[in-house]
Amino acid sequence: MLIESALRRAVKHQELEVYLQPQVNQHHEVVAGELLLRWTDPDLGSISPAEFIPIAEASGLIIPLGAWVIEQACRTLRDWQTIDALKHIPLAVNISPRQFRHGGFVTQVEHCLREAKLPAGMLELEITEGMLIDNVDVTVKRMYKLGDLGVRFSLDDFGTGYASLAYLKQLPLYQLKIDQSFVRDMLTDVNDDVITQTILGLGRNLNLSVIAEGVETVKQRDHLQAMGCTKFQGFLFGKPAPIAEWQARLLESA
Ligand code: G
Ligand code: G
Ligand code: MN
Ligand code: NA
Repeated sequence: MLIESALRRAVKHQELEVYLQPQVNQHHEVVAGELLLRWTDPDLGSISPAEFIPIAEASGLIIPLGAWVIEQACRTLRDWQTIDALKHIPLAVNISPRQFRHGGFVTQVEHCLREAKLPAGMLELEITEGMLIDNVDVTVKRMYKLGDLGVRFSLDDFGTGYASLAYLKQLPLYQLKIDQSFVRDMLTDVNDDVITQTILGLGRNLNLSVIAEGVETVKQRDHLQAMGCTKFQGFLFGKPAPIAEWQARLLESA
C-alpha cells in the first residue's frame, strides 16, 4: 500500500525514468533498443520494476504508466528520425497483460504513432506468453490491428510460459526473445543448451527473428553465434542507462 501510493504520486508527477538497453547484431552494431522503467522514490529508494510493475498492474496504474512509456518511445523515435546515425534504430517497449487488454490501447498507440510520424517497424512491443492464454481471440485481433499500423511484436521471456506453440504461426510476430535463464545456464546445463538451440531452430523455420537475452560473457556470445544466433542483448554489450546517455554514446561511436 505504501509502495502503491508512492507509485501513484510518482506516475502523476512523471518521476519515473526510462532507461534504454541496446540490442546488437553479430558485428556488435546496435540495431535496436529495449526501454526499461526505473524508479527511485525519495523515501523508499530505488525500486525494481520486477517489484512495482505487478503493483501497477494490480492497481490499474499500469494504464497511465504504460501509456507514458509508449509516449516516451515515440518521442525519442521521432527525434531520432532527423539523426542519420539513429534513424534506423527501433525501440521496444514491454507491455503488461492488463495494459494490452485495456480498451483504449490500440487508439493510444495509434495516436502516438500518428503524432510522431514514424516509418513502420520503429515501435516494437514486447508481450509475454501469459497474454496468449486468456481471451486469445481478442489478443490476436488486437495484434493484427496494431500490426497494420506498423507495430512489430516480440515474444518476451520465450520458453518460460505456457502458451501453445500453435500460436507462433497464428500471430503476427516479428521476433522471439530467448529468456535469459536459458542463456545463463546454457554452458553448464545441457537442457538449457538444447532449449536455446531449439528456439533458434524454431525461429529459422518459422521465419522469425531470434534474440538472446542476458548475454554476459564472450563465451556465451560465441556459443550462441556458433548455433546461428545473430542478435544479442545483455550486460556484455551494454547495461540499461538513461536514453540520453545511450544517445550520446551512439552518436560518439557513429
Ligand atoms: O530492467 P529489469 O530487469 O529490472 O526489469 C524487470 C522486469 O520489469 C522485466 O520483466 C521487465 O520486462 C519489466 N519492465 C521493465 N520496464 C517495464 C515497462 O515499461 N513495462 C512493463 N510492463 N514491464 C517493464
Ligand atoms: O523481462 P524482460 O526480458 O523485459 O527483462 C529484462 C531484464 O533483464 C531487465 O531488467 C534488464 O535490466 C535485465 N538484464 C538485461 N541484460 C542482462 C544481463 O546480461 N544479465 C542479467 N542478469 N540481467 C539482464
Ligand atoms: Mn523485455
Ligand atoms: Na525477457
